[in-house]
Amino acid sequence: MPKTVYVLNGPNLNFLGTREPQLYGRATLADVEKLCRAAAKQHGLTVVFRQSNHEGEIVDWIQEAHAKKAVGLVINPAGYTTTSIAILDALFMLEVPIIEVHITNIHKREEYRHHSYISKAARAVIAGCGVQGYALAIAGIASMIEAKD
Ligand code: DHK
Repeated sequence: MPKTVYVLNGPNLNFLGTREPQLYGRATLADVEKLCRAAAKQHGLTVVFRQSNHEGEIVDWIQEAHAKKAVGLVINPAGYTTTSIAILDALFMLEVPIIEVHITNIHKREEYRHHSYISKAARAVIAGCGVQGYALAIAGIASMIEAKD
């Protein structure tokens, strides 16, 4: 059975493509999903790809990733990056590599975007590579798994 990586997206990312395109670009969330599936395929992985505007639902999906024995998790927590201890606590449960992705370079933006709770649980953080950051994250997860095997 192919190994599964969960790719979770936080609030407002359902509007990718039309939301502040000068910052987030023109690619839609459906484009990002395709990108992730293609990147995963190259590494013999499959992807569960989801987006939610609700913190608890994201927590549920992290718990699901744990229950389903996902081999890694990529998360763009979006607006929950700077607020969610609940998402952080759920991520702490996972014993597999986690990579945090931000489409924009959050450190170049407003001060209130700089601090991430999620980074405490992440093995790596990718910020500012646009949506390609998701493909880089999947490649990163693949190499972390290979290094462990
Ligand atoms: C996306 C968001 O929705 C913001 O809340 C973050 C992040 C940045 C991104 O760059 O992907 O501050």
